[in-house]
This record gives sequence, structure tokens and C-alpha cells, in this order.
Amino acid sequence: MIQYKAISIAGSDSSGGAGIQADLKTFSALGVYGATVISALTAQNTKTVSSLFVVPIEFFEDQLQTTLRDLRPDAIKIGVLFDKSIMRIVNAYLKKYDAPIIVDPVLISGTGSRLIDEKSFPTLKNEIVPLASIITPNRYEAEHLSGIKIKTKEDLKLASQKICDIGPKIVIIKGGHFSPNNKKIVDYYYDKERRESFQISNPKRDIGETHGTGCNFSSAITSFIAKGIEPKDSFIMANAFVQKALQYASKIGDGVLVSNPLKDVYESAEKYDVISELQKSVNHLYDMPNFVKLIPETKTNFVYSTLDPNSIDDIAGVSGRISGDNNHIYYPSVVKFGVSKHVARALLAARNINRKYRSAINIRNTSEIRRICNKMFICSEYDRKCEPINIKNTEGYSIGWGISEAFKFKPGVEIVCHSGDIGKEPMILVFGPTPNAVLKKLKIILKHYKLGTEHYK
Ligand code: PXL
Repeated sequence: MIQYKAISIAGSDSSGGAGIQADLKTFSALGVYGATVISALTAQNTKTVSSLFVVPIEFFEDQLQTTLRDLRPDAIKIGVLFDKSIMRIVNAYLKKYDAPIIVDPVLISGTGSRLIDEKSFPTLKNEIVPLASIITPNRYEAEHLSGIKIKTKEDLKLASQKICDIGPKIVIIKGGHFSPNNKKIVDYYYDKERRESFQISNPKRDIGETHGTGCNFSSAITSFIAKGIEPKDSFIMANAFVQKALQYASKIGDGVLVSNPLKDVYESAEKYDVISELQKSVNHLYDMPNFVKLIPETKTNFVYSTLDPNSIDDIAGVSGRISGDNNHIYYPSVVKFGVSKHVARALLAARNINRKYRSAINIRNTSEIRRICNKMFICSEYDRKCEPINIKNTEGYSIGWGISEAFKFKPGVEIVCHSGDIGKEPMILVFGPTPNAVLKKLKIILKHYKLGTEHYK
């Protein structure tokens, strides 16, 4: 459910780490709907900004007007605007607009390129800064806006007061380093109306320059403000958010690291990774000559589980299973969660004993296939005759019991063979840490398989 909305008015970063792209990721990570009004497009990577294109002014105005009119945002963030004509339009639309505005007065990129036109700084100062409820300059930007060289903590206060005199209620100066050896990074918070100031120190990380943190910070504050959180608490929470994004900063190119505000989102997207991996491996079955010879009468399923499965609903398999005739397998339907019972339960039981197993496939149990498995892998079996009657009589329990028996019986088991029962086809289950590892085992089995020798026994 979307409850809160924010608009970012800023520049696009083609490398995806800063600007509009960083803002959208941050809004999404924090559960806020993000809309964008783009002022300029940059062509850049993790090393350089190679060019910048200012959006035609009429089109910029149309984006702003159309979006604002319909969306009614809970907060607005302003980043790079680049050009004074763009700044004037923003001023005209927002000076009477009733939503908190957070201004990140970006002057240069982390890689050293100008992100504001040389002649537009006075317009930024006179027409954009006064719109802000909260402004988030770094030390360099704060020096430019206040005219004060910031060397000490006292300078921070003076500079903040000067910036508040231009209009904002709250100034947050980011990234000062005043401790001996620059071991700590200080963010300084100043609230003019409450005459309140405090700072948050974070340890300096030895990861060199990073790209995107400034935008993550200001859009995180925007998100918390959109949710109605007090500015002071929004600052504290945004600071913690950026620390985490920094902790998971990623090397996506040859230049600087890019901050990662999406750690939790990527984690919750784990199921998509599982589906994609399994689908790739299922498709590889078509390229395996004679795989069809391994398919049992009750068909094959190929499964892959999330890292921490609770039930068969956390295990992906092939919907409708895989089947074929003498020469080829039929094109199976898609990979989905919760569609396998038998193989998924076997995998859950195997995982309980050996955590490394996340994937499994069932294949025919013939004397020839069993011979190869026993020769090439650590195989185990279990005896259905020993199955307790209460397990036998409970639908779906047999396979879990059998796999546990087979794993207990021998260390390092990779493959389990079972000989079936009345009305149950004998089966071989091949386990591996990934679908790809299972495929490799199948390839080995097929390599040794002598065509024409297969028969049930
Ligand atoms: O991080 C500041 C910033 C903002 N906006 C855009 C950028 C950058 C830094 O590179 O490219 C578009």
C-alpha cells in the first residue's frame, strides 16, 4: 500500500549511483513512492562525468506542473538543477507550495565535475535555498553559501546561522572532519527556530571516495519527513540509513565505489534470484543429449530452495514437472514456488542434515543408473520396510523419513536411491548446493550411461 509520496527534482546520473536514480532507490527502500522531475541528464560512470544536457526549459516546466498538479507529494527534494532558468521555474512553482522542501545544494560531483552552471550560483542562493525547510550542504557547499571558511566546530555553527538567514529552518552540514587524524566524520545539525544544535559522528571508512551517499542522505531525510517524522529524528534515521548503504557499497565499475541503499530490497528479492537460477538450469536440460532417458514415469522435478526455507512454499520447482518421450523432453512450463511436493520434501529433509544442499532432481531408478551413481558418487539407500506405520500412513511424510534415514546411514551422501513400494515408483534423488551443481552430476551420469541397457529392476 502506498501511503506516502515524494518528488525528486534533480539530475539523472546514467551510472545509476547518484541523482534521480539514487533518490528513487532510497525512496523505494524506505517505502515511499517516488516521482521525478528531471532537470538535466548526465553521461557518467564511476570515474567521470563526460557530458551534461539540460532539459529544454518548456519540457522541464511541463514535468513539474503536470506531476505536482496530480500527485500532491508529502515532501519534495531538490537536487541538481544546473541552470538558472530551471531554478526560476522551480521557485515560481514551489514558493507557495504547501509541502516540506529539502534542498541538497549540489555544486560538484564526487568525481570533480561542475553540476551547476558557473553563473547560476546566485540564483541557487536567492531563489532555491529560501524554499528549503531543511538544507543539506556538505562542508564545501556550506562554505560557499555562508561565505565562512569552516575549520572548527564554532565555524559550523556560524556557517549554519548564516545559511538559515537565507531562509531554511534547519541546516545539516555533512561530512566535516575535525578530529585528529580525521578518524571521524561529523554531520552537524542546526535548528534555527529551536536554537538547537547537535552532531552525529561516524567512523571514517577506508573505502576511498564513494558515489551517491549525498543523494541517499537527502532523499532519506525527504522520505522520513514525508512520513511525518520530526526533522531531528529524520536526520538520525537518515544517518543510520546512509551508514548501512556505505557498509554495503559496491564496486560496479572501475572507479569509485557506489553506495548501496537497496541491501534489504535485494534480500527480499531473493526469490527472484532463486527462480532465475533454476529456470536457467531447467533450460539447460534441453541441451543434454539423452536426458530424457533419466525421466521416470512419474516425471521429473528439479527444485531450488531459498537460503532459509520454512516449507515447500519456499522451494521453487517446475510447474507441471518435466516429461518427454523417447527422443526429446517436452517444453516444460515455468518455474514457480510451491509447485513441487515430493522432491521439495526430499530436499527439505536433506537440508536438515546437510545445510549445503539447496537443489535436487529426481531421476529413474534402473539398475544401470544405480550402478553409475554408486560408482561415481556417494550414494545411500533406505529400506521402506523399516518405515514406521504412522509415517507410512501420513500423506507426504514418507519421503522425508526416507531421506533422513539415507543421510544418517552414511556421511557425505550426494544421491539417494529408493526402491519404491506398492504403487510407488522406485526413484533416485540427486542433491547439490545449486541447480548447476546438480546439472554437473547429471552430465556425469549421462556420460557413463550405456544406451539400450536401461530396464527397471
Ligand atoms: O551526488 C551529487 C550528484 C547529484 N546529482 C547528480 C550527480 C551527482 C554526483 O555525481 O551526478 C546527477
